[in-house]
Amino acid sequence: MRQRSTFPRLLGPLLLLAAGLSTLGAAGPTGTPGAPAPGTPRPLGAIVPAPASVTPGGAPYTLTRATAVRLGTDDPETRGIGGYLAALLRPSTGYPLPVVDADAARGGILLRLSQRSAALGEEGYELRAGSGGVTLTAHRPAGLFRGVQTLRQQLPAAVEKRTVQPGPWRIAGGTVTDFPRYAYRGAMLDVSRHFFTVDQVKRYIDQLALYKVNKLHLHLSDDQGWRIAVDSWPRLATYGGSTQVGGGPGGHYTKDDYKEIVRYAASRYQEVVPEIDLPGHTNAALASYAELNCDGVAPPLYTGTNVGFSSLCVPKEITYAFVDDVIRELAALTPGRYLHIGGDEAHSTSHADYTAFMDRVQPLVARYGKTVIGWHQLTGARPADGALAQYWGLDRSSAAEKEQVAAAGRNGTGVILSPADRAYLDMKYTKDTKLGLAWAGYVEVQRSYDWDPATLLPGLPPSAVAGVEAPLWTETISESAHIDQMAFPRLPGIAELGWSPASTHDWEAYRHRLAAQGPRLDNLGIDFHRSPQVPWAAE
Ligand code: TNX
Repeated sequence: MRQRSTFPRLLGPLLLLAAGLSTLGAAGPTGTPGAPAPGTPRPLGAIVPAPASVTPGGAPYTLTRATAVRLGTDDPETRGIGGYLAALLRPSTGYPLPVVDADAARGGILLRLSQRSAALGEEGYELRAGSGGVTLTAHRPAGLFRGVQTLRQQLPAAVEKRTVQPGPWRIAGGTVTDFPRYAYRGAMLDVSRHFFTVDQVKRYIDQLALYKVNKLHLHLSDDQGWRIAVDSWPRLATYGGSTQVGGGPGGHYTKDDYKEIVRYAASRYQEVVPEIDLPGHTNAALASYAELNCDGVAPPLYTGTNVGFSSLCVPKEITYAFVDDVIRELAALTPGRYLHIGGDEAHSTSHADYTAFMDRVQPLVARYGKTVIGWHQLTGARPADGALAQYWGLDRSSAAEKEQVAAAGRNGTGVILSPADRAYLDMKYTKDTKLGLAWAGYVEVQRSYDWDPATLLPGLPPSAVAGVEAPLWTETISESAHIDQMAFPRLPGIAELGWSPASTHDWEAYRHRLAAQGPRLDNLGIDFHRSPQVPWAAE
């Protein structure tokens, strides 16, 4: 048996490569070459994102009709995670999978919190599988939830089906010890260019959960639509939210809708990061309230896809009363730490006005208890203490623009990396992709995955990298099926960059692990882009 000390740097990629290759077609003990033996469990660690440390060994665990989900703690969050796990597994296994106190049963799947596991951090976990059962140990409930996603991916893809399947339901023996590389691992959905219902957002949250994403950034306002109710400025939502790109009916979230999204995201251990894009990208607000315009005249609603033509009126005092009200109400609805104030493409705002605006608005975010996130143009003003800047430049962006962001990073501004020519999920894969835009170039799966957040920006200290985020802008995206096509399979790659240690980064190994996700995505009803760069598996 291969033994590994704690978190070795070099063995990881080797084992993962081996794991990836064996899913591809090494013969199982009794199988024909090219196909694993029936019932052979997926090699431990052959999942996305790659775990930090994998020690395969010992007999697999087989779920049976007698398997229980056992709780080693009376913490209610752990009980909720046990319920979530059982609900995931019941439809396809057909097993009852009762959720019980640890001492009410033996073996099965044990979820436990351990004070002694502080080294695993907020989201780390250990999974031990052997013939007698599976034990998931974490320091915090979020770690158990992430571990449940690992357990899920170790089971055959058929586990994702919603009707009873034959099994067998085996999990390879051994130990996974795992924790994230970065604390910020996000996905953004633009609900402004096209509106998406609460149920559509929940569907995306569930998809993100499978890949251990922990931030859901909602782009709630833009020129084409204002999507969140604000009691003190009601026309923002009722009028400003009444259309979208192409002229459809648009829509907005009531405060209860938004709270439901926040609650659902929290149940998947995702923090909602709401964005109100300021001072540009504000036509919907300017159309709703004439007094917000410098000339006092409200423009018409906008249903096109141009950017950079709108700006709040920086010299007018009412602008700050407006922003104060919006930030106060949104902060009160948001339990998360962050409030994103946009700040991109303010092409209709002078540099002096932009800086003056950000100097006044960032303290409002702090006043209501939140930390500022802004698109990286914020680094051209004076980012507040503790602010994060979200970089969306390209390889071909100027050295000066990159240096501005790197310098902010050296001065203490954290950076979220969303390079548009790699992490933008709205970019076409190739010239033949029907949906999406191409201003940042075509982004196939390898390009999207094959970069290192620690070295992308020259001169940015690796310690300034807060994490990564994959934004999905929706000028051309109006249905869940479109989200599926554009996010999959690129989103899992960005999620892996955020989670997995750099030592596991390897395109060859990754594309095989990703290939094994194909049947799982199929079974989840996700019609993903069948990239020719990935040797998609049939299971
Ligand atoms: C740039 S990225 C934008 C968005 C567009 C997107 C389309 C950023 C901060 N601004 O307004 O929707 O490109 O890809």
